[in-house]
Amino acid sequence: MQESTRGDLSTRSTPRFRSGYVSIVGRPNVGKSTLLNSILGEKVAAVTPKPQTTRNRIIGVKTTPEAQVVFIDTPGIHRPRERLGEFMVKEALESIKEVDIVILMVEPRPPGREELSIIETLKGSSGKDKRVFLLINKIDTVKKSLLLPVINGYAALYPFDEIIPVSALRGDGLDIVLGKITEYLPEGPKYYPDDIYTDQLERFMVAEIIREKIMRLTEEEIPYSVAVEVVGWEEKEGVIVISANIYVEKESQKGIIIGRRGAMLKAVGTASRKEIEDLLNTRVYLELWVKVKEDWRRKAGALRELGYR
Ligand SMILES: Nc1nc2c(ncn2[C@@H]2O[C@H](COP(=O)(O)OP(=O)(O)OP(=O)(O)O)[C@@H](O)[C@H]2O)c(=O)[nH]1
Ligand SMILES: [Mg+2]
Repeated sequence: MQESTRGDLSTRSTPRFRSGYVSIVGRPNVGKSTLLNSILGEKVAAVTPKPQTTRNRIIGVKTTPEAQVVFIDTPGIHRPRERLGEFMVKEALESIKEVDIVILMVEPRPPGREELSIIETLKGSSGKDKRVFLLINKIDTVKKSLLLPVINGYAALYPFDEIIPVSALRGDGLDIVLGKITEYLPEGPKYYPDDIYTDQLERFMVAEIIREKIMRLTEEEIPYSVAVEVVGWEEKEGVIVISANIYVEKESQKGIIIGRRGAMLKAVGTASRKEIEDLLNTRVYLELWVKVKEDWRRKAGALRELGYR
């Protein structure tokens, strides 16, 4: 009896450490990866102005004195047109099942078809203990008076535990988001050491940096037809020599990636190398090879080889 009383008292006086998983979902391009990078203060996820940038789940870990939050950034949920798209949407939807809190991120406009469909999925999978936050992002792009109708529109569709307007780009509202997440997370242990902010392998992060640069520098189908794989990694006298293959789907796309007299490939290489050097904290020599993997987005075997599995 006495034992348990003492136990209760100690629980009340010192709040226990909290931890858990938070998945960020939403249609493409709403700012999910920007949110993850902003909260962590580290670049872990590729960000471009084009939709369907993220292709895999990206883990980002935020550790504070009170809690450890394991964020899962996911690919934008859309109507897939090939196998790669099917894989991406599955990655996003499956994350919903496994987490303590789901963040549905939207833009400050009325819900569209994608949002309605995600909300249907949430209704089907949100158990008693699963919390769902609505984050209305990009509030820096609209007048304040336009927010209230958007909030009301969403509130009528689903009993969100929290509705928080934010600007992931500027960092507005993110302290509120982190505070609310901490409030709702269950008591739990640290899953990762304090100084770890992602579980991604360096090879994957390097490939993503290169793919991001290509997505930013190219147009139309090219950004979507590209996959990057690091194939070599060797330390030589204070320099890391990294070779990567850039895969395209057709012979005609190869020339576009290389550019006139190699100009495009050079631009991709220069921009990537700078960021890779920052990431690895060392000098880097980057070798890029452009190869054709015929229609890889539609082929299960090719997708598996490229890590989309
Ligand atoms: N103005 C403004 N732009 C933002 C904000 N957050 C993100 N963006 C921009 O929106 C674009 C898409 O951002 P991402 O973070 O790649 O979006 P995403 O939801 O991860 O996109 P997918 O990975 O394609 O699903 C980029 O150009 C960002 O700079 C914001 O708060 N305000
Ligand atoms: Mg993204």
